[in-house]
Amino acid sequence: MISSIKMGIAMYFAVLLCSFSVFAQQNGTEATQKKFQEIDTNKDSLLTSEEMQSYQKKKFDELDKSKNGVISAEERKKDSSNMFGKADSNGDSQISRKEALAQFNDYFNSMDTNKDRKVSRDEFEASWPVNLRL
Ligand SMILES: [Ca+2]
Ligand SMILES: [Ca+2]
Ligand SMILES: [Ca+2]
Repeated sequence: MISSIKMGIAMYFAVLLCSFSVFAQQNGTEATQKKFQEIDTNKDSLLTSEEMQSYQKKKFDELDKSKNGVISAEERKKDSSNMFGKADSNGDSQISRKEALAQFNDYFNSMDTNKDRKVSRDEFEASWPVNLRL
């Protein structure tokens, strides 16, 4: 009797957990698609290196609230894309414009898995947030 109640509770939580993770996944995809559209300024469903780079610049300015040309460790916490995740090459916990630029090719290439110099929707979805693959 007691064990069947326990089983029931366990089942309930298992189902709950499953529905939560499905929900989270759908949400993630939707957010990723929105991001793709935001970056794809000419709306041809492909991201060129230029489009990605101008997005990176925009993102840099957005994060650099103090406008000193450097993203501080504090400012970086606001970056949900993790676009500057591994850009800190000198290890001072801040991202300079130069460091961001130096990292650009790395992360563009890591997203462009078929190496046609364009990031398709599928490629984008597979590798956003970007630093996961770097
Ligand atoms: Ca485009
Ligand atoms: Ca740095
Ligand atoms: Ca590609």
